[in-house]
Amino acid sequence: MPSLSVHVGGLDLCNPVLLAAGILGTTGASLCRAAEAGAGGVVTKSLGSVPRAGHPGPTIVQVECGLLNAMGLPNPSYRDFQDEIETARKGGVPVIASIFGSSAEEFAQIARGLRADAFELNLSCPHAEKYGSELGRYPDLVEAVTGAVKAASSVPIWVKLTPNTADILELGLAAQRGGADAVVAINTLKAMAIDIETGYPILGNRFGGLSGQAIKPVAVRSVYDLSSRLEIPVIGVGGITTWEDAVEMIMAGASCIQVGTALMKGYGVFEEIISGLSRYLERKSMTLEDLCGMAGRRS
Ligand code: RRO
Repeated sequence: MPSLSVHVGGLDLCNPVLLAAGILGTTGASLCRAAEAGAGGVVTKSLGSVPRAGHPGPTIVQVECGLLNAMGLPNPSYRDFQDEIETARKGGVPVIASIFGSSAEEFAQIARGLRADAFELNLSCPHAEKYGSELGRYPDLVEAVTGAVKAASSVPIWVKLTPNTADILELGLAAQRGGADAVVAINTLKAMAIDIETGYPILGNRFGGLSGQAIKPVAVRSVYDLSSRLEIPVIGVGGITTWEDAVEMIMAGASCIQVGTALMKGYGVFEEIISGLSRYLERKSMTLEDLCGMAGRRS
């Protein structure tokens, strides 16, 4: 069987299929379960400096080919999450803490106070005032936040980018200038659903972020654009549901991938993607390295 182990963004991973932020990342037990189901690494739900209840409900609605959410960054604060990270570590794979703040200093404060194997900076949540893409759509702020966390911490720093911008490459280049070890593309697409009987927007927050199969082509294009120009690795996320999706994302230039919304099918999705990817590499007599960025080498 071909080796699936890979070194990405400062971490050694036993395979390139990770649990994405936000899905099943609210407890150490669920993170550990994802690791036991085969994930090569797990990312927590985003953590801030103070507890947040999140947006009023409904916070999630199923739409065509995906999910629309406006959870609103609910979390107990990083101060109350260290024990969950220690539990997650029992899964034996790297635990990446997703963190958010409203300023470079707030991000840095969390990075100084929390122990994890890496940090993923959430500069891309599309529906939280003062957070996420409200900072992350400005290249100078992306660079400043990345630089501040890099200076505050000794573990790898990944930066999760927003697709809600005219030019995601500008944001990736800014993260690279700030010293990021990898970029993660993409977070959810800003979107909305309306109940036609009442005329009300369905989500309590009115609009939210679209994830799932509907956004995969946007993610593939974003990863392709970023990996063509960046020197740091690109981690692909957005609508990956099958092993074929994983192959496509790696061909676009992703060094590893994350799975989120597809977990609605259950934890078995990790094993399905990993075994399908492995069989594909064997059939094609290729390595992961051969596959990575293949589409960019075809002219
Ligand atoms: O919590 C959320 O509402 C949320 C976050 Br932090 C994010 O990064 N992306 C998203 O779609 N929802």
